[in-house]
Amino acid sequence: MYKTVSVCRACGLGSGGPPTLKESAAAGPPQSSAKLQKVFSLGLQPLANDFCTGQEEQAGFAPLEVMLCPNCSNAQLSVVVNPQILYSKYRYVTSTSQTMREHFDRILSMLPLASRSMKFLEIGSNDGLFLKFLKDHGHQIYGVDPAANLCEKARKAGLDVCCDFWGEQVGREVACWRPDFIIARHVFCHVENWAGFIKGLEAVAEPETLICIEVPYVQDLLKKGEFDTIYHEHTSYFSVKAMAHLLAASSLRLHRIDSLTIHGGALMVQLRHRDSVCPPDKSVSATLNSEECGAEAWREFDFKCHAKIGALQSFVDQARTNGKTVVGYGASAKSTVWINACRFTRKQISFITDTTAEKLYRFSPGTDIPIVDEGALTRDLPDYAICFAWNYLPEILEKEKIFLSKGGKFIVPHPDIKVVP
Ligand code: JHZ
Repeated sequence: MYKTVSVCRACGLGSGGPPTLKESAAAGPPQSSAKLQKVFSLGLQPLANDFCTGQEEQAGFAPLEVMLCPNCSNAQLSVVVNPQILYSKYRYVTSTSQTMREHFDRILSMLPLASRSMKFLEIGSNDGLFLKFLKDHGHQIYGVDPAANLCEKARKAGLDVCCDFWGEQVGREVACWRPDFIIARHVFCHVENWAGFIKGLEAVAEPETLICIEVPYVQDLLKKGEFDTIYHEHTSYFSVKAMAHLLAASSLRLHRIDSLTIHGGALMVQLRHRDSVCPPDKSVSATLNSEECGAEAWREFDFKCHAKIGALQSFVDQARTNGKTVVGYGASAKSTVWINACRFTRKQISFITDTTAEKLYRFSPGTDIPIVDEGALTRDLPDYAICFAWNYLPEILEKEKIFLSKGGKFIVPHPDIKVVP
């Protein structure tokens, strides 16, 4: 089901021989005796999106441990779960929320669009929500995604997609389409073979192709203690330092970096071909110089997150002892991490509400907690709902006015656990 990874996928440290990738002059070559260091662990955990019915068998458990590269500060998991198991039937569907619509508008506003219809290639197009948004804005689109069920959905919506994992071969196949923009939203953190991913981009990128990689940022993870975004799908925790190492051996370079608020804090990392006439933006060096994602930052994070896990366990235990009811709101991947880290079962959390048809009437991975429709919140009127979709909190508070007006409260897990209102 999974394999152990001991080589840094950004700089090659741990490969035992000469590094396969060229190192940047700044950090120097990896020491052949140096090893990746364990900086965070939640022990054995289920797969975050393995929502099964009572009849289906779960895929199993795998260690959830973050390893830090002392050479380039890349953080990656100690294991990689077979991607076929993770993605061939994928239950995460891009949210159609207001937050996401606003985010799509922001992405478009960041791009140097010409007046003509532009060509977009989206890597990890999921069910095609972003492709549809682009098409509705008059652009030409093509998507690539490994999940057969989601490609089928996209095709039914009239979108042109190819069902595959992105890499060098697919890159060669789609190169003749010559996109102006390549967009990969929250995909790079899922990729095991970084070198192959970059080779795929190189196969398509012409001197003025703009590549936009939206990726959760390790700095947000560390600062806000968002440990629930650590799960097997996320093979790495992105830093610009690690990306600079990876790109050193390629024909691509960092071009511009913008911060995004989506999913708890992310970056939009723009890449260009080294032959591009556009000079790199000063945001690249500014971000590189301000990054603090070494061993000390991970030590503080580890301490803070285990304290948060203990705090939520105590809060829920106390509430249950006082006869209060507690449910979950949003069967996000993050909910799986929290629930299993806290060892919650149906005794503590009666159910989790969710709007995604693909998750309904299944169980939260690793537990007996059922996923039910969002109407259950106002039907059952529990005392507390733990907001596991905390990244959408403002719109959830707006939407759940009835629950709140009847005395219901949300427990919000980040940056520190708090009860709202
Ligand atoms: P949401 C996913 O993480 C998985 P998740 C993935 N690995 C990834 O990288 C990130 O996204 C980017 C529901 N919901 O979007 C919908 C409500 O029920 O935070 C979702 O199931 N009511 C690809 O799974 C879940 O909550 C609502 O009002 O952590 C939110 O999941 C809203 C707004 C959402 O991603």
